[in-house]
Amino acid sequence: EKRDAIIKIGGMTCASCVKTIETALRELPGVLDVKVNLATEKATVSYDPTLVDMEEIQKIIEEFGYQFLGVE
Ligand code: 9UX
Repeated sequence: EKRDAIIKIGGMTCASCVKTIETALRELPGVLDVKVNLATEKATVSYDPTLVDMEEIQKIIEEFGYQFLGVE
C-alpha cells in the first residue's frame, strides 16, 4: 500500500535543513520516498500506511526541531 502526503513544515531556513529532514524521514521503516521543498516549506512523503503513520512522521520532524504544521 502506498499513500502520498504533502506536509507543511516550519523552521527550515537552509538546504541543510532540507537534507536533515529528508534523511531522517527516509530512515523510518515504511517511508518510501521524501522530497522536501524549501521554497514552499512542504514535504511530499510517500509511505505505506500499514507500516508507519502520520503521528510517527510528525514526531520525527519535531524531534529534529522543526514544526509539523499539518497535512494538506
Ligand atoms: Mo541550516 Mo537548518 O544552517 O535547522 S541546518 S538553518
